[in-house]
Amino acid sequence: MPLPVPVPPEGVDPAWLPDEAFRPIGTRRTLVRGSGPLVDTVHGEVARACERFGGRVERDAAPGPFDLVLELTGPQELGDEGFTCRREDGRTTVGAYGGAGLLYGLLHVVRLGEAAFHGERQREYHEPALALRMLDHWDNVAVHPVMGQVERGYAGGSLFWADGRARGELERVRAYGRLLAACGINAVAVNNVNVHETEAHLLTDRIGEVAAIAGALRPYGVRTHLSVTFAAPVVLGGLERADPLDAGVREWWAETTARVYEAVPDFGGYVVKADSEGQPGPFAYGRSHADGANMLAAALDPHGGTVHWRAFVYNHHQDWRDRTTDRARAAYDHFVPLDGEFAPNAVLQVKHGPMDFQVREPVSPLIGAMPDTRLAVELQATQEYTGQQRHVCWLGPMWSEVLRFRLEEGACAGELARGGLVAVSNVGDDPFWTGHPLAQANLYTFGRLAWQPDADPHELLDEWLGLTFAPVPEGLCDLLSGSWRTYEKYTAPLGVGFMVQPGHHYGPSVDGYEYSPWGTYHFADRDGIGVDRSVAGGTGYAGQYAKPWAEMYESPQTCPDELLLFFHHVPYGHVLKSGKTVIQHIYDTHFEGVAEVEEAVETWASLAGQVEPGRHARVAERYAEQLRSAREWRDQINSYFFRKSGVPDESGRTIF
Ligand code: GCV
Repeated sequence: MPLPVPVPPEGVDPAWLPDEAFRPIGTRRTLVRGSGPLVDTVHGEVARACERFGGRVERDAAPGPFDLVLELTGPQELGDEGFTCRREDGRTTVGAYGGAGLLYGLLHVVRLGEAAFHGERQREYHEPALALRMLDHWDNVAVHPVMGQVERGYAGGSLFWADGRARGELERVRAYGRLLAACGINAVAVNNVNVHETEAHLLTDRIGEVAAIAGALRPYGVRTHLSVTFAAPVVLGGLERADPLDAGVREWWAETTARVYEAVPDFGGYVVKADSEGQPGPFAYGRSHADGANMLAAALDPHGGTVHWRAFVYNHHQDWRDRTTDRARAAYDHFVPLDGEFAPNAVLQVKHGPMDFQVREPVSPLIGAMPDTRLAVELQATQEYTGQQRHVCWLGPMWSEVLRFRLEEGACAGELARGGLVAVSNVGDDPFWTGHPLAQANLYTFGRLAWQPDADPHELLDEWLGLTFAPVPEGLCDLLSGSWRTYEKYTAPLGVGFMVQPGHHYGPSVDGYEYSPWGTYHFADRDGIGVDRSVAGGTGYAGQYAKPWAEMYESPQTCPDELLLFFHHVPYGHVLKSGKTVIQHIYDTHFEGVAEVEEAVETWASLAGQVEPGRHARVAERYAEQLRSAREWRDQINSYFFRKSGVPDESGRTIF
């Protein structure tokens, strides 16, 4: 039986799956062969396209005059998610070993559009480079008094939760699973890693709500994961301790996990933030993070589940006067000594940079330093520090730089992420899914990069544009392709990071975190700026890298300009490789960044009439705010450094 295609509620943007994208399939004759739930999904997709555009679909019929054949065949080596695609004698054939592979094959044909049905095509093999391609939702079940429904969420409420419980209506979640499959994402963690009291209960007495969400995501090959609190045996089980080596605690987790699998047989596993920003963890019992993770891995192992253990462990009560403590060092210092101690089904989930999703950070050295541990790399699609979905900031190029960065000889971050690629979701119940309609490009690019980490992000952007906007208006691609660098230009300079308003992290405040306990400082004074992380005279962080990076980052002469202030404290007159002084670079980039936003605003205005009116209006409104905010950034940063340094702008522009 074909499975009905989910229809999101009236007014919800079709994103990268507009009906039109199915026209080339829907006008033709298709044969679907094979059985299983995901094959029913494939059948449903083709049936719906045919209903709309007049084509025909048959299931398990004898071969005949079909234009497209989607069939479950071997080879087994393709795994559950791989597929082949070829075209000969006027017929396009997709073959897969598993139902998920067939679904991905169909969606590949959707991406190809008309091109899938012309000429000849040699058999191509497609399989994901990474088995786990996951979104972590930082969604709260009950609205949190400070963080709201979605922590760091800029797209309205949660897709899963409202008013303290699961949303009863799941059609939108089904439609979400469909969008995720169409960019290759196959796992979702449905609640915040900061697990508050209400959310803790999802693991036990409220697992039925999780099961309902899992049921809605399953038809599109998306498995459900849950964030759990390390203190669950105490909070939920009434035990006195949560010591990971205590037999009673281990038994509690084993029994609880068995019940989770009764409710959700294909449950993916747990995500854990422990000993981090106030969350409980194994340190309270004098145990290591390997002890903690392995206890949960043991509970999940009989059921085929995985624990994602986050490496975001640092001291958030630091004394700003103490320059020897360096938050950037923390994850490496905590976890490298544990390499080789984690169970095979424990994945250490590492943020891509050593600090916290800034617009520019070096790649975390931890990713290259744990050869005997399964690692996942964590990105942030939600734009906490990159404009909060009020600014256009397409992160594809940044993520691609991270994934292609060779940390150790021969291996880049995308290959070292054997435990998968994860992103913090940027989605909510907003009609455009991501608040800013152009922020959908981040979600799409993330999924496709997780499938193929060495893909050219600009090709992925073209793919997204082609599906979402066809025909793509002239100038639109340029608005996105350079937007990350534009954002970098008018915010914190040369890799120094932060300078945001404390708490909500939107807008400039140069000293907002300078005298705080969070470990995020720039150390600007009248003579210079930056953090000395060299081995010779600083915190030693540069020494956490293998060659050649350790040497390159060690000296201000060889350190790349864009990371100079992350690694070094230099005078304002220090001359960059670009030939400019640091202070002149700050002034120039801030003026340039704003000019680029002004130009983008005009380009967008000129696209009215070529973009669906609702979408155009929403983006125009966001651009107005981006421009206001970019000017504020420019003026605060330039004025701050002019006042500190006393050095005038060579071009004599207005600085306050
Ligand atoms: C979920 C940053 C964010 C927090 C977030 C944390 C994390 O500190 O500001 O909101 O908490 O990262 O990744 O756990």
